[in-house]
Amino acid sequence: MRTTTTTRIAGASLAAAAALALSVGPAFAADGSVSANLKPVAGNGVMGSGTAMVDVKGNTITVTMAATGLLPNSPHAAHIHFGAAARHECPILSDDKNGDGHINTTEGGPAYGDIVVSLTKTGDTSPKSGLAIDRFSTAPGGKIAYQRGSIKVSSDVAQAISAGESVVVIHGVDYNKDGKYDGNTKSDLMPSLPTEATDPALCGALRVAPAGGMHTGGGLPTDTLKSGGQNEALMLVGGVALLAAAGTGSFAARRARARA
Ligand SMILES: [Cu+2]
Repeated sequence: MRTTTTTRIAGASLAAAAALALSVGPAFAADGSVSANLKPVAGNGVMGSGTAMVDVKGNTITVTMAATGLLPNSPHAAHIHFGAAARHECPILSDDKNGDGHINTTEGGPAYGDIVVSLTKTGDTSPKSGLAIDRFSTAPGGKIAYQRGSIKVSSDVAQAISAGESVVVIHGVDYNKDGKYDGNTKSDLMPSLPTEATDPALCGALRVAPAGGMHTGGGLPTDTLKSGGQNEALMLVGGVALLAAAGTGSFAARRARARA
């Protein structure tokens, strides 16, 4: 009896190990789940946060996204970005090539690549709908709660997303804090719009590890977002960043000292 049980457990572990080996190899089947913690884009002054999750099944994806702290009642283009030659990350201040202190969408390209999926509420989701302003959320109260399934993508894109190489970007900022998209600087994507309408606001790399899996800080709980605890959410984001900066080891040591 005991032998049988042991064998069965060993068999199951082997199967699990094999499945794991398959799921982490980017060159294999595209099915999988990835998630991101959305954070303010460097230099663009958005005090917001959010989460995004993408399930990949074959060439179809389901996207779930929540965000707070955006300019309320204004259309926010949102996309999944990917570029084979991109860094698969969110832009940093050194990506500000024109030196104006802000990251526009083009300047973010080397970090996150091109638009591969437009996260519209209805209709087409291809890159062609990248600026279909009337089909994106307008963030009532500064919040976006988004879910859409049955989004078709190419197998290349499905594979890139599953491999943790894509990035979610929500666009639309308000540099001068006057409650609307305006200003003299034209959008790099569409010159008829001010740059505020298209500059990236929140960004998060879609990784294979779950959003809550930043073991030290626990990530952003979705109920914090739902309850509208923006300050709490910001504190959590700050805490996670702090931990990342400090390193887990030294944090643990400091905590141990504090306790003693
Ligand atoms: Cu985008």
